[in-house]
Amino acid sequence: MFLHFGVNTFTDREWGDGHEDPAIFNPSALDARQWARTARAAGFKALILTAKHHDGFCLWPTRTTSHSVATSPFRGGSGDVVREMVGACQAEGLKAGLYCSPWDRNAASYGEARYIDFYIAQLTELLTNYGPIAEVWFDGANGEGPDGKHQVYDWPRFFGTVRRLQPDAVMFSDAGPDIRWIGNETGSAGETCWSTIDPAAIPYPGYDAPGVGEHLQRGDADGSVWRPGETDTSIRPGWFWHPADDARIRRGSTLNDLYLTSVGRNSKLLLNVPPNRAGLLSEEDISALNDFRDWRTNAFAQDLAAGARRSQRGSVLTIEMPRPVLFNAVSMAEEIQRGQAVAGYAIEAAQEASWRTIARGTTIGNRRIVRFDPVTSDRVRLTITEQIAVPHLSTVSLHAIP
Ligand code: FUL
Repeated sequence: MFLHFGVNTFTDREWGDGHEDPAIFNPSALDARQWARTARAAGFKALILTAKHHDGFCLWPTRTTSHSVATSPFRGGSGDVVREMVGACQAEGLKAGLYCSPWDRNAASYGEARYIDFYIAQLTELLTNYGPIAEVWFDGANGEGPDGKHQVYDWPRFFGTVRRLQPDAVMFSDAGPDIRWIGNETGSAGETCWSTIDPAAIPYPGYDAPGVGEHLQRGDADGSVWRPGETDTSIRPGWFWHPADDARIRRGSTLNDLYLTSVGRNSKLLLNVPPNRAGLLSEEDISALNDFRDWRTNAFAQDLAAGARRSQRGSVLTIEMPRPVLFNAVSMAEEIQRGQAVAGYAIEAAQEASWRTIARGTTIGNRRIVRFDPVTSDRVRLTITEQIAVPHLSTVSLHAIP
């Protein structure tokens, strides 16, 4: 779960300009345990908090600038949202991740070489004072600073700092180095989605050229680096909480479909659920998340082919069930620690005396969920029609998705 929270929450903006008065940051009932409890109950595994967004306001009492919680009324100026968030994750058994925007519209040094040291100092505080951080999220946005100044980022130094201080953390950006952006913010991984990519196609975060988004969506079967996709999108129209958006939350099938187009297409889902001005997740979002969890449980907790007889001959897996079942989806997974090998598959169901093709696709990877019109059958056949290496499937299960 992604949490966009900061001065924008109080100004009703998406991008603060850096001139916000820290006095406006005053969540009345902030409870990071509520974020973490909600996330865990809804099946999330980690929280990623915007420790600093483009406006430069720091949610932790940094020594690098006074533009932070330390000069705000929050907890009388002695608050630390990062510490509360990390503590809540530990208490609820979740991993903690941090977003710290390189683009900073407040820092006086932005646009000068010394800004790099300033940013490194911020990363260093975040990565040394809060225990293990599981993911560091780098935003490629590289806009103007005060007086329209432009900053050249030192990505090798940023990445190197994270590696040195938190060697187990994975780094996200459109150019990795560990996890890649999926190329859009609407929640859609490619129908074809490789975990490998050609690093030369996206040389640095924020790189923009025709076709980059599609490349990130699909990955590259011939790619030389392992850089699985992460689909970041918001449950609300914006990334930050806005009063007018309470009635415009993604819920029901709109939210459920997101699972199929992200997790179901070999990607991780990073769903943004922004805390409100109280410093809490809103009831509307919580109820949408709980419905989302119930739908996933109903859809996937049970494999309708659990007791079936499975036999494999070459690239064909046949599943024979004791009696016909009604299903509308197949979930498949490769043993991902051995890599990704499947480049084409076909699924058939026995109908009377013959086989009928019910789905065809390309990649599987860590998870592939295929949905189709409901079928009733007692025999299903999966054929790997194309592969780039020897495939090892760990799961093939049948489901009736509500
Ligand atoms: C973008 C930012 O500009 C948005 O405000 C948001 O943080 C999104 C996740 O990344 O680049």
